[in-house]
Amino acid sequence: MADKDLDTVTLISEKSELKVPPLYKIVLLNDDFTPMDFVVEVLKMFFAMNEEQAIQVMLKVHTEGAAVCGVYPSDIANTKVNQVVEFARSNQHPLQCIMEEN
Ligand code: TYC
Repeated sequence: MADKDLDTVTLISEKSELKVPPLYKIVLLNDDFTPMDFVVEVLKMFFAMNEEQAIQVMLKVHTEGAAVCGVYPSDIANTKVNQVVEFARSNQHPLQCIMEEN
């Protein structure tokens, strides 16, 4: 029994410590062609905003050129960017959406 205890070694290396996964900001970019009401719909559909929040963020993009519409881990951020761009293209709008490491 004592021998068994001595044989038990717990290895904890610095590398095995859990790290917080990196987060990414999703940034919506302004353009001169995408209708304002379409952008508001996108913000409600893909970023769970209510009408008031969506209008505020859309107007920030419109007046300042860009705005953050959410912060997510990489897989979710990637999926959302692709969904937004695909939805915009399928409605013939040039809306652009990018992700940036936080
Ligand atoms: N600038 C656009 C217009 O005047 C509206 C717009 C807002 C477009 C936000 C894109 O991400 C955007 N119709």
